[in-house]
Amino acid sequence: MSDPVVGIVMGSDSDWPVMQPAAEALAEFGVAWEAHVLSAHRTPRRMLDYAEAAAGRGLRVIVAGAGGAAHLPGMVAAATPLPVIGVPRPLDRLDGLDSLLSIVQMPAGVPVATVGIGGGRNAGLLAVRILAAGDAELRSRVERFQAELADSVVARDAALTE
Ligand code: RP5
Repeated sequence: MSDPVVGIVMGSDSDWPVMQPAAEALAEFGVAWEAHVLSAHRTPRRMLDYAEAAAGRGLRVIVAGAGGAAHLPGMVAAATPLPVIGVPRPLDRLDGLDSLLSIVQMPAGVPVATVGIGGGRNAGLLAVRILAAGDAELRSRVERFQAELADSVVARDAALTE
């Protein structure tokens, strides 16, 4: 197994069902990943240590998910030069709108590329595209994936009138 290039981090292990689709998307493209629980509120030093060391350890993209007062993606982005993709987790109260707003509205200078509420799969796919920008082989896999996605829509369309 090669060294991970994408770090998947989350505020709690209870976030894993939302984050696991990111890991699955990365695995589909053969991108090595690691996953860790880091909480901006419960383990702030561990979060900073991870974010500060990430680039030096060879990570290229971080996918960060949290719910409620979801400060993890923004705080990680503040402490690393790597691109950070934020995943708002829907919780029972407020349906994830609080998570979304906590992640998306970053101050100028500290970007977080925020996907939709519960958008773990898209976060994984976006990480693949970021890596593919500098990797022709991976880019052709993304193009193949896009063609298959289009074909599946056309096939379902045809099935409607069969
Ligand atoms: C957030 O609080 C976590 O990211 C999680 O989404 C939420 C609830 O965490 P647990 O109470 O389930 O550990 O910080």
